[in-house]
Amino acid sequence: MTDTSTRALPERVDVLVVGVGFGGLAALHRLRKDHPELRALAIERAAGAGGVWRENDYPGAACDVPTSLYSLSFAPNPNWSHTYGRRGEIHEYLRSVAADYEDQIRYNTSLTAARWDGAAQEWVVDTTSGQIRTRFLVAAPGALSEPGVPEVPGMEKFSGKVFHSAQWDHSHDLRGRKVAIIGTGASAIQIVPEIVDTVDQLTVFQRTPAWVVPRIDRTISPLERAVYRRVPGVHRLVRKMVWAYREFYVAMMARNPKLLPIAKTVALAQLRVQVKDKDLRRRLTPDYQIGCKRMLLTNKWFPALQRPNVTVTGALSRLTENGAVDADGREHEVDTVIFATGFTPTEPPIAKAVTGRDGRTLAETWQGSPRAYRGVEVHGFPNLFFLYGPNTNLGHSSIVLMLEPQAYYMSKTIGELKRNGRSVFEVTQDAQDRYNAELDPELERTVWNSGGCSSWYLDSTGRNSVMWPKYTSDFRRMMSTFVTADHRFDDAIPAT
Ligand code: N01
Repeated sequence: MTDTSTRALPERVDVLVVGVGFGGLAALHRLRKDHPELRALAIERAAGAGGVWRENDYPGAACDVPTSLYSLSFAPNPNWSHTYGRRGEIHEYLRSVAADYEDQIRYNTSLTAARWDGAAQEWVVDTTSGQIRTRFLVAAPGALSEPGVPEVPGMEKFSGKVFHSAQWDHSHDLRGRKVAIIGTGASAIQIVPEIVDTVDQLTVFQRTPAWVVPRIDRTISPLERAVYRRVPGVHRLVRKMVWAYREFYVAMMARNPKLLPIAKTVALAQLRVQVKDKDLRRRLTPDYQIGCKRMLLTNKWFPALQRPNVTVTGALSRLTENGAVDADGREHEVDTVIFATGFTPTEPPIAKAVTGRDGRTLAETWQGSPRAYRGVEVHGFPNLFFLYGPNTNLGHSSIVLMLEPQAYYMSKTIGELKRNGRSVFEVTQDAQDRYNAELDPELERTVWNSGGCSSWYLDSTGRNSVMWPKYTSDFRRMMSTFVTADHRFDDAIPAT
């Protein structure tokens, strides 16, 4: 298997996929299965496959979605080591899936610009490896692929090391260091317990406490794995059972905030049992509704925060030459600052690079508040499929369950065009507006919107442009159909 293909790009393909994580691989699979006659190619900015699971190799990185739901349906993995997968094995799994598509992937190739050529009815895509033309563009850049580092006053004065959790600097030895970790989200709660015994001092800058529930994880025994491999149907049955549990229990909580007290009771019980100091417990108790931000699964966070070399303090206000100052103005001596401050899903860089038929980029069209039709199509952008686009993220289950229907929909749409002798499609503004008008009230009644917190689900206008507010089965059903009346085709689409 080669991970660093540098073969030249062809001049033209039928479908160009951008990004080789779960989404890009799902797209390549569908295209090969349903449209073997089409020339499909994927470009990937990194030297290998894996998306977020390649990038996020911080200490302790693991998944908080059960492994039984964390593989592509066409490449089941009966060999997971635990009920929650470790980063390394998820990355390895994705690399093994990508190995089947190596001849269709060009690594070390970033999209720098893409514009719709109305006359030629194709996309002209500039990449770091040259230009390529394509009829269909499938953007699968991932929603959590761009690290978000806040602008902190004094950053330029700081003399120590600074990096983001998704760009871990393994050459920087943490032994004996005085480390500041900024943020208390899903990344931070995994990093802190892993590094606490290595570093000299650890200062945790907490702006908002997180709701934390126990992580019930266990090793999957060799015998169990052998059963999954050899007894037909067992693996599929377990996957269905876990899916049903996540679907009907957790999604019910997001859609019916009245059920959230059950989760809150569990979270508060864990906090009471694990944190005896009343003042610390008070500071670690959130004041917003549980579920409003992503609930965090760990048994190790609170014990790690109580180690003698750990200080939990307020938000970071500024950096000095040798320190980090908290919201109360107290300076903590540090030589390493790790930003576990999340990503920029509502402002994906690719949106600035893709220009539609009216000369505006996706970012200019969205103006900080991304909207799409079914998450994947955008008016003004013919023959574009945006995987993991607006309102397709989940709070309760596996993103793979959302990405595969999107890849299916892409393939089905291309099939519809083929069957009807058409080459270009575009969703109408009216259909896109209707779709979002139906989605918004659904979003309004979820805990993500009404729970009294701010989170990365809400864009700069306050709209929740990230989450899918219904069940995954609703999404799958919707993506199994193509509504002709919601689209315009070929000559009915203005050139500009
Ligand atoms: O990022 P986050 P993450 N000053 O955005 C704080 C997935 N994921 O990388 O809450 C000070 O959740 C911010 O504070 P606040 C998963 O979907 C999955 O941890 O905004 N602090 C928050 O505490 C997850 O949801 C896994 O007040 C600032 C933290 O930084 C998503 O990735 C593991 C700040 C950011 O939390 C992102 O998780 C890891 C500022 N200016 C990630 N800006 C698993 O599967 C932000 N913060 C286990």
